[in-house]
Amino acid sequence: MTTVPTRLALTPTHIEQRLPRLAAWRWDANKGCIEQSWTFDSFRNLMTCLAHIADLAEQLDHHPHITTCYTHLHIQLSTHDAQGLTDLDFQLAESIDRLIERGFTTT
Ligand code: H2B
Repeated sequence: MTTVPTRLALTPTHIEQRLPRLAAWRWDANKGCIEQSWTFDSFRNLMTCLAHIADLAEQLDHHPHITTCYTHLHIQLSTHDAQGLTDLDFQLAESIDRLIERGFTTT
């Protein structure tokens, strides 16, 4: 069995196959990223969630582009080293989905 390096850029076909496993992430082919937005029930909870996302990012050594404004969180994921999307982006997106589903109230 061969192993695929996790920082190998995925093809559009592989990206399309993996997208349905994520909760409402969008693929922007022009920007070469997947992205998702949430509105939290409070600023404090958003900040607590961000600390957990930082832990997930450090565990994977993979770091999201994060934008926040009050209770709004926007995350873009891409792999700079591969100049595209890799398995790591999907792993991190799935971990973020699980974290938010289990522990936070968002709309
Ligand atoms: N994060 C993201 N999003 N893309 C990368 O290519 C990347 C990263 N590379 N975090 C990592 C760090 C690399 O610079 C270190 C040396 O492993």
